[in-house]
Amino acid sequence: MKTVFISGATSGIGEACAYVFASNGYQIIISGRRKERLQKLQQKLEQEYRASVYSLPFDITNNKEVEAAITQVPNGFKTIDILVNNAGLAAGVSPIQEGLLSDWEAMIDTNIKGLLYLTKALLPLIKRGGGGHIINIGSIAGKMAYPNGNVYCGTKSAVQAITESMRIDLLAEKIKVTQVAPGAVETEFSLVRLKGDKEAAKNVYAGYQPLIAKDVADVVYYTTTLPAHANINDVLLMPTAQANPYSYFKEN
Ligand code: NDP
Ligand code: 8X3
Repeated sequence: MKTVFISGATSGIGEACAYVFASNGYQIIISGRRKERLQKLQQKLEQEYRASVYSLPFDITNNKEVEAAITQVPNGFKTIDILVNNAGLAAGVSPIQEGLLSDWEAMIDTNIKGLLYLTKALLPLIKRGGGGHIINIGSIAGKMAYPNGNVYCGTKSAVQAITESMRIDLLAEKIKVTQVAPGAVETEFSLVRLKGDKEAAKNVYAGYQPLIAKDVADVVYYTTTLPAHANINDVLLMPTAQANPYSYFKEN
């Protein structure tokens, strides 16, 4: 049985990935900080898909926690076929001259350092010689910077660069590396970015149809279905109504 490790599975894209992989017969390690959400998700996946699931709560920004968590992975889950590096966040939408250091640090620590900590800790468990695959969730923000996106855009540009270089480094190990970079997806992303302001978060998606988490999860899963000799390096997945960070077609 194949095993997938998904970071940030307590919500949004990561949670949707857990459903898609479970429905395709994978056993799954789900992670995130919110333990109760992981437990609920585990129960649902076990009931709905009879999936074999292991919940691993930890904070990806703390390398000691990451390393300690990975040592707890039980024997039956210790060969990882697929790692989905999805955990991430945006904090704030301020121009650079008004940005908060604490927001910048949260984004850099999660989106860049957290992805690196987890990748480093898991690489010894990821399958070599064919079948191993790392999928990093980037963003349109990493390809095209936009006003007030500054540090978030920077972290996602870093994800893109790290993905490209990682792919070269892992060629000899026959580990595939893919970036999936979405545009606007309606998840808890804007609620987190806007510090719990539900109304403002809803407005981010007003007047057009954003992507839903399952759209992204289906593409992530598709990238894992190609034959051994073929790899999707990079996917830019946008809502039809959003051409780029500046151009939307809004109905009202
Ligand atoms: P959500 O806020 O719905 O989910 C984010 C996930 O990341 C949660 O499961 C959260 O878990 C986890 N996470 C955040 N911080 C940490 C941490 N310190 N340690 C462990 N896990 C953490 O947002 P999305 O699903 O939208 O975001 C998923 C990824 O997709 C992110 O990398 C985001 O940048 C990217 N993305 C999102 C887009 C969008 O428009 N929504 C578009 C392009 C990319 P918990 O809080 O329980 O720790
Ligand atoms: C999230 C998409 O456009 O809000 O990565 O930056 S965007």
